[in-house]
Amino acid sequence: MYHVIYMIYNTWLYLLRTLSRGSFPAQMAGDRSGGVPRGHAPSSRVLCPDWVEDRFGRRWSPFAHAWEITGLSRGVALRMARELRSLGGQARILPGAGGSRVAPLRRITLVATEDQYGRWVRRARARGDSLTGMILSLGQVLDSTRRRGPRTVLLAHGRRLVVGRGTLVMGVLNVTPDSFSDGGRFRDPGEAIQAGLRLVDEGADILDVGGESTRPGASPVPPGVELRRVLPVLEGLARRTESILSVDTRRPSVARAALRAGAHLINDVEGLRRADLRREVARAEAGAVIMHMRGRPATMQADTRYVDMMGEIYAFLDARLRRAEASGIPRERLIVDPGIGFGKSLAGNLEILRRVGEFRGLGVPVLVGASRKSFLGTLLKGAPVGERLEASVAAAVVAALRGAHIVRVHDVAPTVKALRLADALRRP
Ligand code: HH2
Repeated sequence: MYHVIYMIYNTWLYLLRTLSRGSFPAQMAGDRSGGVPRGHAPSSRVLCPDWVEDRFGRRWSPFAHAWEITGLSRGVALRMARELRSLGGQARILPGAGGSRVAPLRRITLVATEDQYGRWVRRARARGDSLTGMILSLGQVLDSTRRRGPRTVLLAHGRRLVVGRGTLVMGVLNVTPDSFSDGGRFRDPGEAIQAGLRLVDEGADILDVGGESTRPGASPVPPGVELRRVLPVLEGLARRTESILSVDTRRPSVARAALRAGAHLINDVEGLRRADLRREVARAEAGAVIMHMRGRPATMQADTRYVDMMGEIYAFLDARLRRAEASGIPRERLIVDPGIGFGKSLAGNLEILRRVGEFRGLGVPVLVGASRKSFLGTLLKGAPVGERLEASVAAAVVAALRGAHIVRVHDVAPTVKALRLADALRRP
C-alpha cells in the first residue's frame, strides 16, 4: 500500500515538473507591443490575487502570488530569476516590448509564496543594491491587491465614498434617446429624477447620469445637447437626495456645469484623456473614474485583438492615473475601470471578469460595468437587452467575488440582493 502511494506521489511530482517546464504559446515569442511604450520604466503588477493562474492559463501553487514585471534589461531579469529560484520560487523570462534590437527589454513572471517573498525582501534589504527597490515595490503592489479593509474616495463638495465594506452599486440613469438598453425612457427631466430616486430607494450608492450614448457605433452629440439633457436632472437630484451623483461625460464643459450643479464624481469613458477635463476635476476637487477604451465608440469594436489585453489595460490605467496625478488629482480621488465592452471581444470581456482583481494592484478602487452588455446577449444566443437580467446580475456577483469594489448596473434592486451573498462570502 505504501509503495502504491509513493508511486502515485512521484508520478504527480513528475507531471507537475513537466508541465511547469512547458513552452509558452508561439505568438508570445513575437510580441513587440505588450502595451508598454518604448522607454517606459519597469512596472509590476500582481497577476493573481486570490487564485494563482498565470496569464497563459497555467495554475500554480494555491498559496503563491504571481507578479509580472515588464521593461527589464536581460541582465536584471536574469538576476531576479536566479535569486527567486534560489529561494524556491519560480520565474520565467519572456520577450517584452521596447528596448533596442540588440538589447530588447524583457518581462518576467515571478511566482513565490509569502514566505519566499519575505525572505527575498529581507535579503534584498540587507544587501541594499539596485534590485532592492524593485523587490520592495512588488510588496506594495501585492498589498494593494489584497487590501480588503475600507478606504475612502474623496469627492467634490467635501463628500466621501467609503469603499471596501461591501460591494458598492452605481445605478445607471441614462437621459439619452439612444442608449443601447434604456434610451428614450423619459419624456421630461421630472420622470428621470423620479427614476433616479427609485434607484436610490433600491439601494444604489451612486447615481451615474449620462447624456450621451457610448454604445458601439454611437455618434457624438454636441456638448450643448448633452448639457441640456443632464443638467436639470442633476439639479433636481442634488436637491432631493443625499446620494452620490456621478456624471458620465468626456466633455470638460459638461463636467464643469455638472460639478457646479451638484455632481460629485466624473465618470469618463475616455480615461481623463483631455487636459481640460483633468483641470475641471482638479479644480472642483472631484472624484473621477478612469475607464479603459481602445479607440472611439464609433470604431472601438472594429478590432478587438490584443497581444496581451490585461497587460495593455493595466499599463493604460497606470499611465492615466499618473497623468491625472500630475494634473493635480490625487489618487485618493480616483477609481479605475477596465471598460467591459469598450473595444473587447467576448473572450476579452470574460477574461476581464475572471481576472478583475488584478487591477487592484493599481492601488485605487476598481469599478466594473457589465450590465446588459452585448457580450451577455451573445452568451445567451442572441438574447435582446430585455432578457439579460439574470446574466447581468451574475456578472455583477462574479465581478464582486473576483475583486471589483463597485459595479455599474441598470437593475439595482436584484443586484443589491444578489451582492449580499457575494459580500458575505468575501468576508473573512
Ligand atoms: N459603460 C457604459 C457607459 N459608461 N462607464 C463606466 N465607468 N464603465 C462602463 O462599463 C460604462 C460606462 C455603457 O453602458 P450604458 O450607459 O448603459 O449605455 P450607453 O452608453 O449606450 O448610454
